[in-house]
Amino acid sequence: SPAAEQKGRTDLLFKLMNQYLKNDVFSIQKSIVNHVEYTVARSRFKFDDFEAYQATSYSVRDRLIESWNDTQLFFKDKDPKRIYFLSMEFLMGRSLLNSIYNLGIKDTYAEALRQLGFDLEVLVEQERDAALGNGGLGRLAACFLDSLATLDYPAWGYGLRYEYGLFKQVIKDGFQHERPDYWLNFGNPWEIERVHITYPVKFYGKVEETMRDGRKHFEWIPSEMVEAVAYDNPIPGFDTNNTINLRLWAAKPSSEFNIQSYDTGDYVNAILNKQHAETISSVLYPDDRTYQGKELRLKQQHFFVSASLQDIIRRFKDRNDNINDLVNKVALQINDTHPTIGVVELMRTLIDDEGLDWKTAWGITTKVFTFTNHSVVPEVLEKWPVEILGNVLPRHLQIIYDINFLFLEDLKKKYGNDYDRLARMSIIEEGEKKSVRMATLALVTCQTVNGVSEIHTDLMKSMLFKDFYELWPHKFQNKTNGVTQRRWLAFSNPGLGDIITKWLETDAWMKNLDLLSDLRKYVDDPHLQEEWLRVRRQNKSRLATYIEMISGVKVSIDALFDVQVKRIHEYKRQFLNILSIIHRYDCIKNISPEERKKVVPRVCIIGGKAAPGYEIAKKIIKLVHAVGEKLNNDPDIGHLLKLVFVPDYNVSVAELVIPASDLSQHISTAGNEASGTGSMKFAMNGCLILGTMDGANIEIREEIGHENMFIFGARANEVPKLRAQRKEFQPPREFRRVVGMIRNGVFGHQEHFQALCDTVDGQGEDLYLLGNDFLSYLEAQEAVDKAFADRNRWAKMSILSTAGSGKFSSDRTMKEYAEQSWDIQTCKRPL
Ligand code: B1H
Repeated sequence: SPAAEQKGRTDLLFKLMNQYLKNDVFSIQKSIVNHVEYTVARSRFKFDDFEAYQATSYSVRDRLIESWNDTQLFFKDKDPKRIYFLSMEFLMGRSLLNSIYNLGIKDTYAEALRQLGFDLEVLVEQERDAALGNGGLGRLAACFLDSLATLDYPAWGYGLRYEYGLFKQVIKDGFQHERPDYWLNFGNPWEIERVHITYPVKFYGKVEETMRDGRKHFEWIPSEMVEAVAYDNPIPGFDTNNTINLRLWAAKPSSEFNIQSYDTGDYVNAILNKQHAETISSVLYPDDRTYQGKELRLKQQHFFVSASLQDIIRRFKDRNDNINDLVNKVALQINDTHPTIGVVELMRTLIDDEGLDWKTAWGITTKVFTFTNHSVVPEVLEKWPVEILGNVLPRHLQIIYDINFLFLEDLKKKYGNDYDRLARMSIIEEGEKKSVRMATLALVTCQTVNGVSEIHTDLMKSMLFKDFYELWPHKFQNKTNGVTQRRWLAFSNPGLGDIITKWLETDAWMKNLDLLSDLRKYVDDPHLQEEWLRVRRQNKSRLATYIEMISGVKVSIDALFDVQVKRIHEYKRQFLNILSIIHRYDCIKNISPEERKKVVPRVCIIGGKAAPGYEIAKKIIKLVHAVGEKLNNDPDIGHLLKLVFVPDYNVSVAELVIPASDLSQHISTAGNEASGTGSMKFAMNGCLILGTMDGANIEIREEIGHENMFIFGARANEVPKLRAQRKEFQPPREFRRVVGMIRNGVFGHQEHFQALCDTVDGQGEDLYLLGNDFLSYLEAQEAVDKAFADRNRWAKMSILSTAGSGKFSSDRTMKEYAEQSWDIQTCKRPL
């Protein structure tokens, strides 16, 4: 009978369902070899490292999918309030090692591969970075996902599946060239294409006003429609059964829309026109410095938030009938202003599609969204010209005007006719070209807004968004950034991780980083110091090999490894670093052989990408090469000073460099770096910090102790005054001398460097106060040398850096968001 047949099928499925993949060595080998044969389609008797990497990854992916499916089913059943993290960038890096570590099967995989004749460490290197982000903001999103999964929060990430990630940096003749990063070339085992999960996203067209049920109704008739297709990226938590999802959208031509255009006779062109749709998700914008106002960027923003919201509302409706309950089931986090158009899209959906009145829609929208700001200076805030926004998203512009009208009405009640204030606070910036201030829109519509370090939040309240802080003090919060100690300490520096576990007698620090503070008890123990320095030396030796491979420069691992790796920006002051290196060079050249013996040898390492259109930043890269060329080949200098540039700095290079650094520099002009997260990774790994009182440095100093850091330079509150006095300021002799050396061609290529030198010694220039901070920087550098010369003292400071970095785990950050902004609970899947 049909009933019996049905039951038979269910029984069978149940039996099959309980056949989870096994994680013993033989089962893993079996699944790897199966993938060699059936997925990669190679012979099981002959496959190379890359094919072995692929097959291994597919076998890990199978295990991820099991955990992912069960977690999603569990969430669906429990239906808790979920957090949706919307971000234009997720800088994930590599996945293989991270996945098997998090799933707790790393050692078994290593053994399984060893027996098959492969080295896990070698295979890991075959993977290309997923570089879907520019720098700190994108990497932060990736660390947050790792923490959300590990802490068992019911979370989703939503973003764009760029076909081209951040460009590859190629150096020719010391100049940066950009090459496309077509990272999907050989397939991507870490994603699952969901051909059935697609949503239409609308653009352009017009809005028609009609009457519906006695109420005005607006209907947006778009003239372009693009299909968003979901690609799921499983994110396994560490030491938990939860695996959450990062859903990235790819643009595909819409099959439904504009069918009639096929019938005009020009069939081929009709198809080619549709191909155009795919460009929306093709490339990541590589400029994290200026907002450029490109229409395609706005389309990217709307594309991914519109698809995400449709997906989120569909999921909500699966289990809920009353749209008003959205506020109890959904929290939407916007990572900087880039997804802010989503606020308007939700208003539009609730009013136009769901038929809610304005007040109800507004009540829901303003309760679900929360906003993180990542910038300190007003110039970088996103603004969309009304002309572009109104053309691409006509209905959205109407809604923005309505929001602004009601908002200004409220303001007038409070402030009367204080028109200056109203103009400052308006969502619309008047002027020759009207534009929409996206940060203002976010401030008006989001439940909370947070900065990413204490000083940044203070600056937000007192400068950037002062008017809004006066109006809504309760909306403002601080959430100091953090990084995941799994990727950035345990997995990338396993030697140091083992020492920590041994001395703490537990590896619980991997989920509770505060435990690191217990290392303080043993800081004077010579055994710990010895082990600590030994592992750090091994790491340095690995980096030295890499440096020789990329640059041909031989470096001594007895030297102090002094590192500055991050995006190249004037405010981050790589130029200041180079000037002090030149000063050091100049000093070594001019001292007696006796004095030379006392010099502490240094290897200076600089790395980072410049935005393709950022000319001054590109000249800084050229200068590093020019100076390196000179002093690396000066027989007078020998091993006392080396300077190397690490090309194509990315997540994987960071994983190699950070554990091997003795000193790292975070030297932005105070008041310019919102937080900085590199510093946290270095500190965790026992690298000492040379920095200014800016961003998270201030809090790191509080945790680690001022005696264990090298701090210099003007404080943020002094900077405005120093800038105002720039015209009268006479930079010190030492500063003029080193700038003069560049100008006079000591490092060749004079023609390239005049414009760069102009930025620091031209009339009224030096916006970032290199001249002001130079002497105090040199003093701090001397203090570094002194500390490094005393081996025990350095070991102690290094251990205390690690011991004091517990606060900077992204687990702490995520808990704060969960409790103070999102109001969500954990949802842990039982085994
Ligand atoms: C940060 C950006 C950013 N702040 C625009 N702002 C972008 C702005 O593509 N764009 O248009 C991309 C990125 N990135 C960084 O965020 C801050 O400079 C760091 O100080 C901070 O640590 C990081 C994470 O909060």
